[in-house]
Amino acid sequence: MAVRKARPRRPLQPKKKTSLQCGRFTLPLEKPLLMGVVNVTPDSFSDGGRFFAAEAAVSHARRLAEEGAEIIDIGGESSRPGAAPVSDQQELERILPVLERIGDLCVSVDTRRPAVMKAALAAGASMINDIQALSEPYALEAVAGTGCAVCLMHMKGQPATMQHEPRYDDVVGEVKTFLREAVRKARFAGIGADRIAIDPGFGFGKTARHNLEILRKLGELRSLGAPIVAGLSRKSTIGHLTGRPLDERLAGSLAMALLALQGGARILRVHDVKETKDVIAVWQAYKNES
Ligand code: 7PJ
Repeated sequence: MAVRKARPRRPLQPKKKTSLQCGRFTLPLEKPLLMGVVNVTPDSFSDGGRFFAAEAAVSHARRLAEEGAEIIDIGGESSRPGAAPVSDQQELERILPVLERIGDLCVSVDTRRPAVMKAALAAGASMINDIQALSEPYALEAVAGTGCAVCLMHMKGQPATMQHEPRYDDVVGEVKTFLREAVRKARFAGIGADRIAIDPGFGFGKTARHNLEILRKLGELRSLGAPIVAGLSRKSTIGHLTGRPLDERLAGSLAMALLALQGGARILRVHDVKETKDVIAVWQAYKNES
């Protein structure tokens, strides 16, 4: 009978400390992070334009930061199907007045446009959150030479039509291949590994079934070596599962947040920061990491 040899013992190594470099902010990744959503669009997906006024957006951002959001994500272009397209100029007119007044916070700008990225970074943004993973010409160049973090997200198709019968042979495989390639391109452009986060893009060219499959197998993205961002807050999959309208999806969103954490998400993009903070506290205790 074959006897298995004992493996040579390795000296105990301290757990590798990882962090996300967001401009002048170094965000430790030992504990999950919260990215609080502040929409600055008149027709945004879930705030219905309530925060269009810069004043309101600024106070909303401040409140989310006080509630525990480490990152504030501001967006000036709605990705809702059918939303009116905006020009670079309009997008900047929406976000710059907000950005200028919350420069002390770690601000992420949700944009696909290189010109907006450049202006936002010059105005103090610390992260670029791009739903099309820096695929626009000159997007990589716009961010590479800066110290900002990037969130590379998977989307199938374009916002206007992406929810029209999206199909995949293997949704998780396809998302993973896309993100691996996006990370490779970003690294090749000179973006350090400690500046890159990835996001499967829940709801972006995906049905509720696709989203649930990704959620179930989220851990498969871990091997890409970048922290995983999950944006499930108030999304239509929750509406589909619970029958609830946008303003009644808090409980569903919190359930999704917990599942995302359990699947390996390290950054949660949410509208309800205070409540999601409690989910993280419970999960941390369960994982015995707190
Ligand atoms: C996401 C996003 C997301 C990232 C939006 C909404 C729709 N950025 N921007 N991930 N969703 N990284 O807020 O529900 O899931 S816009």
